[in-house]
Amino acid sequence: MVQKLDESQRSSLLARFPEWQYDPERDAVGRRLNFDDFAQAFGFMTRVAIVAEKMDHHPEWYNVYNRVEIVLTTHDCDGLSVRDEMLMQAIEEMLIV
Ligand code: H2B
Repeated sequence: MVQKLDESQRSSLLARFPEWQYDPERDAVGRRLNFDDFAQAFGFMTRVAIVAEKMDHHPEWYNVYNRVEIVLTTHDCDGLSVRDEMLMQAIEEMLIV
């Protein structure tokens, strides 16, 4: 069973990824992204989906045209876990081009 991050793991994660907003109500993190157009946004979502499926860890997300809003949390432990950390890391790497 996956464990929730402890306080120090959570704060170091948030410090490492300052673009992600923390939602204390849900113990979740979110990031809003803007792309040039729908093709870019959906291309990004497709790349994330492939990685997420391989990790068996899936984002909550919302897309309108060029905008993508992603929320990460682990349903199996009701909060942030190392799985969110790994998916965040993978998403951040995809955004560096
Ligand atoms: N995604 C997320 N975000 N949290 C989970 O707890 C989770 C998941 N659990 N994807 C996985 C799938 C679980 O339901 C399957 C059975 O492994």
